[in-house]
Amino acid sequence: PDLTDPETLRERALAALTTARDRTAQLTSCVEDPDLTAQHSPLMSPLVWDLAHIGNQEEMWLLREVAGRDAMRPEIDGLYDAFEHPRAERPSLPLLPPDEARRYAAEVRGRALDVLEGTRFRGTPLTEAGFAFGMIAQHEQQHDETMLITHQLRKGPAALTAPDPAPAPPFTGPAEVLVPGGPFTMGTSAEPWALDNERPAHRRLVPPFFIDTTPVTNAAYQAFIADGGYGDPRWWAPDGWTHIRSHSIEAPLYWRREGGQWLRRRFGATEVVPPDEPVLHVSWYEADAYARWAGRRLPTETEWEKAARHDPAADRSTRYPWGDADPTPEHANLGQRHLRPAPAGSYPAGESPLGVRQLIGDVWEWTASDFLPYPGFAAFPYKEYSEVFFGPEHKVLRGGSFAVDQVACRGTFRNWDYPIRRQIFSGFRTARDAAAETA
Ligand code: AVJ
Ligand code: FE
Repeated sequence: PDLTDPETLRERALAALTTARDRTAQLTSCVEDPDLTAQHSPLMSPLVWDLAHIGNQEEMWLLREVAGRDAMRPEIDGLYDAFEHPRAERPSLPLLPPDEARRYAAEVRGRALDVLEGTRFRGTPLTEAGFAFGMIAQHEQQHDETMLITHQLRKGPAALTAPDPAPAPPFTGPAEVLVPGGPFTMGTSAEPWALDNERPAHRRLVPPFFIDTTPVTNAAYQAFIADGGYGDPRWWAPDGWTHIRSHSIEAPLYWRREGGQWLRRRFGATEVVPPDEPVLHVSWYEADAYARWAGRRLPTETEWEKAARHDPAADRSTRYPWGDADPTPEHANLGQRHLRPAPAGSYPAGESPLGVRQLIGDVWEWTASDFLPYPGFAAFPYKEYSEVFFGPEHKVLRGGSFAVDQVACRGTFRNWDYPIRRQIFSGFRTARDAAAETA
């Protein structure tokens, strides 16, 4: 696509905003109002908070910052400021009731589309290539993933359904792939809607390493459990060991042992844990412990991105493992088309030049790395998106899950969370040094 052409940009922005709003509508109309205002977990906001927060962010950035309009409802800004009120507090706030929240978000959207109609896509950093519109579509899609997490936490029968991914024959390729050592370009200065923490592009030297061809499966993870992995402090980072002992954690979130097998609750239904699916709902500590038990380690964020983006033949970094083309349903499991990851080894069309699969979509992948700024980082357009979260308390996740839309997922996209977190759609793959063998 020609991203210098204003009509192309307008179409892409409109499509991204519309896709996000359709999903938001589904996530907030499949349950009755009491389910929207209830808090299903102290870890999450009531769904109706996400709904009005989506509208409020759109109003702040597209109507006030881009178009210079006055606040529509200045009295509600504080309610929807994520930094003013922690999630556990949000149900006790005088939030807009569901109908009013819907009306507010719809009114903002109507005005935002007028702004989009009139923009020239240049002149200010916010409007350059439609950045603010892309940022707001990504923001809404991130909250659509958050709302899906809330749906998974919610008790009661399933409110959402989707077809399962196509069954796949057992993956028979190599278990790991050698990524040769050498420099590659990490991050981006070119992707127009990349967020501040993905910038700028910079060269990094990476020693050779092996990385798993697919994410770690439930079957592999069950072997760790069966081997007493949760009871052996040798495998655990000290803080992780303390955490699992004090919270009696003995399996991934939503798993339960019954009649000699592992069952899992998934969106209101219970099923036998499928052996060939990537493991889901594990913390960084669990991923790290599994890797140590397996005689391996988590990949660093740099290694992950090199595996996902470096094209050795052309010695250049691509937008996605399969090249520069936007994702299609043949490439990756994205966008809540399915409400679960696809079997390990799926999506051959989405593999990297070296044959690594499912780097994009399916499950967020924990990396070994702390969430830190790249050299030359500049907060844009606000410090509270990334900058205030940099530091050793957050670990980086890469690649996106089945719950992420493509607008908020690419080879450079960075997510982060606390190492104890597991209600997110998190899994992992492992790696190991190759230096000894190739030296
Ligand atoms: C990038 C997923 C960690 O949900 O906390 C949403 C995204 N930032 N609204 C989050 C975000 C502001 C953020 N994560
Ligand atoms: Fe937000």
